[in-house]
Amino acid sequence: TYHGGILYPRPSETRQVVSLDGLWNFVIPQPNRPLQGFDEHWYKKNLKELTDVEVHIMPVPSSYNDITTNWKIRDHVGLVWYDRKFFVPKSWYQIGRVWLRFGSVSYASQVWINGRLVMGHEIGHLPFLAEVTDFLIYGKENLITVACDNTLLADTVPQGKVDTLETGRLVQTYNFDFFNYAGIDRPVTLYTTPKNYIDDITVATETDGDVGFVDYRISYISDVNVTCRVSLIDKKGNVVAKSDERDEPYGILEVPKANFWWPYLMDPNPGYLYTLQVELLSEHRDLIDKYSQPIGIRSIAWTNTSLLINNRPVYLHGFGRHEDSDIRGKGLDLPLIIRDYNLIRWVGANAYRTSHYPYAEEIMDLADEFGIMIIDECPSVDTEAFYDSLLIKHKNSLTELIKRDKNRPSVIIWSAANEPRTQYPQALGYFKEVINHIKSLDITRPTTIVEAQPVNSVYSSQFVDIISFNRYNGWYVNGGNLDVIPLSVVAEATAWHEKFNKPVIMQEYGGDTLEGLHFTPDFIWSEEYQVNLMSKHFQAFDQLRTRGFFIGEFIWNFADFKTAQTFTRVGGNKKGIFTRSRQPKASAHHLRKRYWALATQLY
Ligand code: BDP
Repeated sequence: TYHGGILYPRPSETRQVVSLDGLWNFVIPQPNRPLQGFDEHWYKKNLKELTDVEVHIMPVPSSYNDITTNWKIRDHVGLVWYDRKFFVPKSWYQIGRVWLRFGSVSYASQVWINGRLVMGHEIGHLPFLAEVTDFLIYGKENLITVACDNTLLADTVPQGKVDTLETGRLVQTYNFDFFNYAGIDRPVTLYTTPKNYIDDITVATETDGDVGFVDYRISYISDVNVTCRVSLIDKKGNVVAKSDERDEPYGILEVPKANFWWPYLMDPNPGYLYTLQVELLSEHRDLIDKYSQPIGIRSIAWTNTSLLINNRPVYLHGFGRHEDSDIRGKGLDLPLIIRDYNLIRWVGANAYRTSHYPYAEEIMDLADEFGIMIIDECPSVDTEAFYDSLLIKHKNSLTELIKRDKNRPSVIIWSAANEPRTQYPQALGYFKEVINHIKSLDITRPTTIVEAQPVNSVYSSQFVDIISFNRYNGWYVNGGNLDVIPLSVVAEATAWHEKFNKPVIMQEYGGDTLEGLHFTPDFIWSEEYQVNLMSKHFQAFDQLRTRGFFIGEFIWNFADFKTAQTFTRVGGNKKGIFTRSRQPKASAHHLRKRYWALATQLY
């Protein structure tokens, strides 16, 4: 296992980055030979040369499921193979180190270069890397092979189950509803660092009046004596603070009259980012390595009734989302993510939760930049049984998530899980340890667990800082009876606060809606029904806001998304306020009125 930092690959005076995205070869083993390829050493030859299996062309990054016309690929359970050839410049020979980094491969993977195993990784939606300096042939063509397995079991994060049909075919089942997309779904990069290099950067910020403080810690690998010069640079390129003459790898920068990082709509200039420029210098002050990390200066604090950014209480209004779209599944797609942020800002949302797994770093970068507050969720969803082996992986997923996102100003809450079965007594020891683990890695942000069990039966929420609950009033509960909503929501949110004496967020509410379906009076699944279901919740939220402990409302979901095939889903989950192609339903216009009105009223 790899214990170093996971800094995003950025070019600099001392670093080069080459993308391995593009069209890869893709092969699925024959149905009766689920592990085909290992014994045959497929990683030692180009998949294109295989004759006993079909070789597909597969775009990277993308989920592989919806690219072909073959349902067997869409619904495949188990191993698949990817490979491609690539060149490594001759100039990289003895340049220092070369690294290979995957933004994510879902779910588990092994990676070979030129037939030699480089690394393995388990758990989707998280980056991993390895040094590959000695695996490459410089100035020549190289081969990279990835074996990827999407199987979810009792001890994977998230959990799932594999059954065998009468025909012998394997089927994957899981408790969560979103489609189990798989493959190399985020960018693949090759990049260089010098031999002695900056390995990781950890930043925490504070504010006092209009002064900002940046507490930094640099970890580096070096076999010679080095110092770390750290400079903080504003948007205009001015150095506003720098490390003292000792240039130690840790310290506190003081920024008078700082431009704080503010959430969207709370300030005319939200999401202000500085650049923390880190330089590794030799004893003779020669530049060895350089890395520039965007950072935002802001403080987070919380009490038993509120969450404060830069000492101002915030009210979170947004949604749960998914990485999901037509054809590419969970594959990173720049036009899509920019469209999404345009819609997020159009609708006046200031926050969302990365339900139900970490989102791509490129997506998170935009949240930092636009001032969108993020509840950052690890990939644990719908856990129904708690094993020690699962706990280890669940904690690993948090270690990797926090290592990846610790420096992001947008991340304001860590979410340890969505809707685990916390009514079981085993949840007590389990979540105590999960939350302690988060606290051991980051004490600057509050924690939450998104609960679906009734308030009096959970064995988990006593450990968290902020209470989160999901409830589908007017849908799974009292479907067709919208009039009950205000009472139920007010009563439940109040009960959560009274029981745990902590701030409360409603993380999910909503109802499926087929765009274009109209009924008056409203009727379940119609656009009118979704709009009225929302209005009833808004009534509840407005009452709750006067009580002082209610700090957020998140509609489920930002957009329609694909699910597993089942008779309750018509082409997927339709609780989006936007369609899957990112056009507004009536509900989006309705939500927009509320969110903008809230913003005007609050800030
Ligand atoms: C909630 C889950 C969410 C689902 C939603 C639904 O947290 O992932 O999509 O139900 O069924 O319980 O729409």
